[in-house]
Amino acid sequence: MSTTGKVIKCKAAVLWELKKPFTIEEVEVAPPKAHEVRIKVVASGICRSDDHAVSGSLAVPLPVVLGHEAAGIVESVGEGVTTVKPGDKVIPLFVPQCEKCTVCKHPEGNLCLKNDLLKCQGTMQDGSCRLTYKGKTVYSFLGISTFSQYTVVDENAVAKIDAAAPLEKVCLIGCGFSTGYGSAVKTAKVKPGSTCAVFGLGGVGLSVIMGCKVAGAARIIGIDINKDKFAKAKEAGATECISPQDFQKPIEEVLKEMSGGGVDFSFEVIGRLDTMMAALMCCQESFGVSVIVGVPPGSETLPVSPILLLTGRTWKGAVFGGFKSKDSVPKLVTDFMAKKFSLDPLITHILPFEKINEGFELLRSGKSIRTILTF
Ligand code: PAD
Ligand code: ZN
Ligand code: ZN
Repeated sequence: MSTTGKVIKCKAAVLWELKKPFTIEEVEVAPPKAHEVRIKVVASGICRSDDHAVSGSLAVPLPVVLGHEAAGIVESVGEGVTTVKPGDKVIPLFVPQCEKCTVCKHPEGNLCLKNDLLKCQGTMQDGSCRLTYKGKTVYSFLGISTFSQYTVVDENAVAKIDAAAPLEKVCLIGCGFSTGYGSAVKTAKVKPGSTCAVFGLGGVGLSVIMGCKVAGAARIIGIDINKDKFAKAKEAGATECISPQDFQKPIEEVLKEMSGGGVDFSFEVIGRLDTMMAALMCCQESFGVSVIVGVPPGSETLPVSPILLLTGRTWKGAVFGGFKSKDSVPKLVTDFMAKKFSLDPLITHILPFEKINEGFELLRSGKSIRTILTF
């Protein structure tokens, strides 16, 4: 029996309170309105940004259904939708691409003004919500809420992908992989023969390493306080790995010595202010480029000496690796299918969706890189 046009009742992981476990609830998912798409979620990765929302360092309205790194199949579409149809394999986009705003029209911009990342209002682009629990509003996360068997997204926040793509792997192209890889190849524009330093060897950091490798970096130095991450980092392409806890002097000094004066490119992929400073300071003072990838706690700021930049360093950052989402995601999936990169080093655990709390514990305890929840 077709579900088109009807409310779907299904399971979703609801976060009712900060710092509490998710509970699996039966929610109602409204049909898509005009220019919206309802998706059957097949797989969703757990990213640290989801955990930032659980901890409160990324402020979101509650109750909420989190999740933003997924792949699924279109169940039905609202009026006027032309770019996807029921049955298409798709990846929801936590940064939309409306094609109409000043950012979308700019050749380099990617943080479409329709995004909900900066305001975190927890709604669809029209300001309302499609998920309810016993009739009461459940907020959306970044417009896509993928920890649910079904979700509704705006048409500009979903990309059609290759029908042969394995959804339980390419879901990582929805956030972690693309963010890291793009930070290296697109935001930093890593050069062949260069030396790179990557702070934080989680799923996003490993993807930065893969990008540095593809760009031809000669040395890729991984930095993490958890040495259990070193083996995977080397599998991804790191040439050496170090822990700041093994040195008496500040890690930026260690990296300057290792690189003969400063690295060409550095990446902060943790989300801490102290490591953002260390990453900036370890890059060469005249031509080094440092990229912020980690999401810092919303309310905190850094005092920075302008001299660090006056000498010629470049300090930048990007969301989703600087990629224009709707244009780039299908191409990245095509590249994955052509074996231009592997997602296997990133996937350490696969769990049924109901075990979502176990998946978050694996992330918090440092035991996982990416856990993929299957629906
Ligand atoms: P993760 O938690 O899997 O990895 C972070 C790594 O940092 C872990 O291996 C930690 O051991 C390590 N670490 C923690 N503290 C330190 C320290 N003081 N010194 C050195 N290493 C340390 O996270 P992830 O890879 O999923 O995400 C990394 C960050 O990127 C996180 O802040 C997340 O919110 C952010 C992110 N940003 C975007 C974006 O669009 N910019 C997208 C996705 C994720
Ligand atoms: Zn993410
Ligand atoms: Zn736009």
